[in-house]
Amino acid sequence: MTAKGRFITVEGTEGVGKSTNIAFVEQLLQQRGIAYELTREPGGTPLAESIRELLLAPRDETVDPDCELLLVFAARAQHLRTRIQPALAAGRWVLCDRFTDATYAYQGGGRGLNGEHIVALEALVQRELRPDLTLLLDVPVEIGMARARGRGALDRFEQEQLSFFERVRAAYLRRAAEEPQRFRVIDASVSLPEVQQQLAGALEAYFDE
Ligand code: Z5A
Repeated sequence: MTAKGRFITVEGTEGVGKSTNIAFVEQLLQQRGIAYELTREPGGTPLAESIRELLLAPRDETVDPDCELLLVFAARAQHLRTRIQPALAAGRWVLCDRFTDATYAYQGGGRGLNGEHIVALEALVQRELRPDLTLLLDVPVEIGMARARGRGALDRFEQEQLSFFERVRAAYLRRAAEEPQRFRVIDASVSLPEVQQQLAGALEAYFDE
């Protein structure tokens, strides 16, 4: 029987350097000869990517937080059933740029939605499935925002205020403190080589578990 693949997620607030560091994590997986799929949330399938566009587009209409929450989980259901679960079942690892911890952080922490509603949707959509390892890139919000603002047009989330991202960061750190077995918190405020040294240390230890 094929061993089930492992599910690794990468999280963090705006400008933490997720895209830059995910490319580095891919190199580590490749060096170990691990077969993996890289994907992201919201998104990862054609339908889920369409939902992502709906979620990120700036618009004049105020987006109801429950509408946002349900769209996030609608995309996740499609992504899980048609992409993540088949890959894991076939023995491939899945490296996912954001997952449900982002919902707890952005919709729970940032928007202030009731965490019990997120727990209920997580149970409905994911059943028992949870990430095996979560790399949380952590950076003070001012530093992250300064990095991200250098990139050009801002999406609907990036237009939020500093206080929103402070709540998002606090929610991520709370989750990491609650689940130290699953989370590795990486100090992403330091230089890129130093961030990657921490990532390599965390992942090499995890590969050998
Ligand atoms: N969202 C949600 O609300 N609920 C959910 O459940 C999920 C998502 C799953 C899209 O995510 C939005 O979806 C997200 C939350 C919401 N909104 N926000 N904000 P996304 O992941 O696509 O968006 P993102 O946060 O903008 O991710 P990103 O593109 O990966 O950006 P990044 O983390 O800022 O990474 P970067 O582009 O690699 O780095 C930013 C810049 O910093 C870049 O110029 C780098 O060269 C530089 N950088 C990186 N590291 C360093 C270091 N160490 N030193 C100096 N400079 C650095």
